[in-house]
Amino acid sequence: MSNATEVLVPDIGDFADVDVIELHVSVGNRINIDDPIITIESDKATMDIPCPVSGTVASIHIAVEERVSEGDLIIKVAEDQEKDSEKSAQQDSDSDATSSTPENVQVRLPDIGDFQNVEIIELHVAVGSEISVDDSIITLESDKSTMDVPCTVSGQVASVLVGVGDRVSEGDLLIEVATTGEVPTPSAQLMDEDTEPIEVPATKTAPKTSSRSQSVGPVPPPTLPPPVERSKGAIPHASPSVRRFARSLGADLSQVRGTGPKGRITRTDVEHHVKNQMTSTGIGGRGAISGPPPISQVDFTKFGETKRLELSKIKRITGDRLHRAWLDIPHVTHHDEADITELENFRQEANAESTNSGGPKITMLAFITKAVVRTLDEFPTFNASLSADAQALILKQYCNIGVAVDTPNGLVVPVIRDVRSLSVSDLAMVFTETSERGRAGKLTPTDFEGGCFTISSLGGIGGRFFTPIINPPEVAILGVSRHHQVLVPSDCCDHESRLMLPLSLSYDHRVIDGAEAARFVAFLGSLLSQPLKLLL
Ligand code: CAO
Repeated sequence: MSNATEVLVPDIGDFADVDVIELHVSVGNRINIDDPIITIESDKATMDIPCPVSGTVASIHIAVEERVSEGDLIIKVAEDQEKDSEKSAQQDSDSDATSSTPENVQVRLPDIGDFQNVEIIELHVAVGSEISVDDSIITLESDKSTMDVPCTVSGQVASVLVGVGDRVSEGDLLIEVATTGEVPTPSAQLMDEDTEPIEVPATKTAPKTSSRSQSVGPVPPPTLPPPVERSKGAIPHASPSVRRFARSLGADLSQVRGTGPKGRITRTDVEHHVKNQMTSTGIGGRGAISGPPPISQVDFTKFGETKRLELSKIKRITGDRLHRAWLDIPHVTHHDEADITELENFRQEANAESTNSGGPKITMLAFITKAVVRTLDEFPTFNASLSADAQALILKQYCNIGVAVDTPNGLVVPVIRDVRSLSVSDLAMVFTETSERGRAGKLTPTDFEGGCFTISSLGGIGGRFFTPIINPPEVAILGVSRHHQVLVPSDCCDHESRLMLPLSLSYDHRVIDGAEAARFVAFLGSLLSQPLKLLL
């Protein structure tokens, strides 16, 4: 590799200080003459800046949201003339030997089971690289596993249509491979009457599941992008490369909702649009479901100065998951209070004894968990998940409890396994250890697996009642708020003070009826009010 060529912003007319709104390259990417490097946007127009040379991107000198003017350095490209000429000589000789002309084969995401919108965490190919059957193209990460997606053809990568951080579903176009006609899965390429390739997944090969890591968070939901309203007749706002992409898919940009800055239509918007079109018209598709009504984007800078704070990865993953749960599960929250006067007295005594002898702090949460486990055993439909076809309940014979932990990076819900076998002091110890690991960011993916029911305690912080969101595929979650004293009529004196614990049970109304929920919470409350019952 030689000659790092500096690529500068060319003469862009009268414009100076123009916003960079898209960056199309990464260091290490192959780039060809005329490939777009960046998209810039002025008040009047959006334009792609094409690359004047071919080679490998050696360095990038600007970022999205920066402003550029003519002459600014954009990227440096290591021109790879020798290698290119060797490669083309090799290709020539290959082509002579086989007498076949290279053709571009589209490689799409195969069937990956129940997952949709799965995040790409690694990209293993670049334009120009050689690829063989079974070589890994990308690594995907769901809540259950990471998986490598293998290539189904051999050849040279002609284009890469996805990037790290993109979310993909079955059928999404990943790469195009220039093959020499040797496509090992011919059934994957159908021909129409004009012998044009019809776009179908090149393979149905199942992805390889790797045991090397599992994700902390859930599979994020297929949320619809918040659209920007366009006045009637207004020209859709999109960069030339996005326009080209939309044209190649036959998408009508005037029908696409733009989620980029100032309502600009991004490539992802076009993909979402096409996907929605396909699923809304197909038999057995989601019919007319088009998601919630759009929320217009607001340019807050009109009202004053703003600062942008990126969400942590945990917040983004958890946010997606909560959003999906909120939209997909018909939630009802049942509120009640339990008289924990005796339990709290007992807890304080037990705690004093334990801590004096060097034992763990005996927390209210440990007692609540013990009581919840007894209650789940009494009401097994709360320790269950809906079957995939939503026609049956999968009743779990084990009992693992998730506990919501507030960490500096956001909410996490580690799962404590086989809670039935743990005593109150074991639970207290495990909660302390787990929440400490959570706050230190040391929980591993397996710490989040296998939950049956979740408890979210805001008792140490404050509040009276709240509406926790169910943690799917679970069917219920218990919210615990801060206990408080109430005066109640008494036999011995006028009134006596009792300590009341607010309980909020959110449940999936497809699985649990209101009466069952009321019985569940009443039973739990009776255990907490008469802690000796916990021994039975
Ligand atoms: N009412 C009043 N006080 C309570 C209480 C309750 N229900 N529960 C606990 N407390 C008090 C304890 O007595 C303790 O006080 P001292 O420090 O004086 O002893 C203090 O609160 C801390 O309690 P704890 O050490 O027992 O911790 P915890 O069991 O309350 O909480 C944990 C552990 C991990 C649940 C908590 O740290 C946490 O992260 N909670 C937030 C969960 C959350 O964010 N949920 C929201 C999800 S929905 O968005």
